[in-house]
Amino acid sequence: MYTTDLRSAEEKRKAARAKVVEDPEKLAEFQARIDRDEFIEPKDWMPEAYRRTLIRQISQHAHSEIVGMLPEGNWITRAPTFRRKLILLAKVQDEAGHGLYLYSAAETLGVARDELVDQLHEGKAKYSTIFNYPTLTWADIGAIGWLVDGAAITNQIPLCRCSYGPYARAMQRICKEESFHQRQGYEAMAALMRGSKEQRRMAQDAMNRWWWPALMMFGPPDSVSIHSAQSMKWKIKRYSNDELRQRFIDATVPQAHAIGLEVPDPELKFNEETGHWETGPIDWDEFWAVVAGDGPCNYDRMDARRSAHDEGAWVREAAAAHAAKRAGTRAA
Ligand code: FAQ
Repeated sequence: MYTTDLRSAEEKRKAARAKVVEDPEKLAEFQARIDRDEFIEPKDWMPEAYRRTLIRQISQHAHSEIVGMLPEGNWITRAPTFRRKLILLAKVQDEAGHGLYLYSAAETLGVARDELVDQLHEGKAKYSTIFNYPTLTWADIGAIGWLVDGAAITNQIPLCRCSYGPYARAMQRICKEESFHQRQGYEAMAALMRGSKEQRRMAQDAMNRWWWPALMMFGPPDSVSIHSAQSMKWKIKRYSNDELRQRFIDATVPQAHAIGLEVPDPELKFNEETGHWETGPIDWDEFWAVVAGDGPCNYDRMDARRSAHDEGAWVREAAAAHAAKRAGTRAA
């Protein structure tokens, strides 16, 4: 049902490995279009490496949205009030929608959605490290909305101006929803901070556990980021990982202080000269360990995704049968 590219997986892998020699004139014209801030659309000529970079980034992003439903989904049945439950249900549903827009955007590049999903389930595709951390208390739901969605928006607003039209348009809609998510998360944290001593302790504990992983969401430092330079030349990325991480830190530290939360960083200080907050060192060993599959919840997340996919097989089969029947009716 989802297949747009009818080549076998092996044929596609061979094609991906093949070194593509491209016409220098076409390459120059393509870069000139990017430099003029024109959108590249699915039927336009594009360098193979540009197409592959987009498939990699958009599919990782789609997987993150889908796997990202799991830590929050864990609290739907235990939300403290009916209002909080409604909000959380709507938010988790929004994340599913974001995953679907993004898989659709990736499909416009000639890759099949089921191939991308298989890559995730076979452990060959990455998704954001942040979703490999557990949600231990209700305050984690506030912290995810505020910090994780806050980091996601900081990273994604520039993607609304990314050079690939379908990705940019998907991001515009996603960012509107993410900004609602961020506000409800901050409001939930603020409510806990106005509550009992135990609620304040719970909020601070969530802040302590989510702060550093949220900073890691922006990816490795610029000195190590392998894709940034080319992706910025192609205007897929508009800012570097460190630039966006700093933007998030500068916006978020005052928000924490405003509701009485401490940032769990003894080295945090405001630099009067630069006007930026400076943090202590990020534990990049932890980041790479989680990327490599060794985070607290990597195994559980993949296990949950695979089971959900297997249990949903009958829905996909029924939808395919329905689509085939409709196509048959139309042809007759
Ligand atoms: N986790 O050279 P770079 C959300 C990998 S959505 C895991 O810097 P790039 C919504 C990277 O893939 C969150 N892996 O790479 C939500 C690469 O490996 P590769 C997701 C990471 O692409 C909220 C290698 O390291 N957002 O939160 C991570 O130029 C709440 C070298 O890195 C997006 O995907 C990481 N954090 O920059 C849902 C946004 N960082 O592919 C539910 C779009 C890096 O060579 C609840 N993506 N790696 O094997 C991007 O902006 C970029 O892809 C970056 C990475 C900035 C993530």
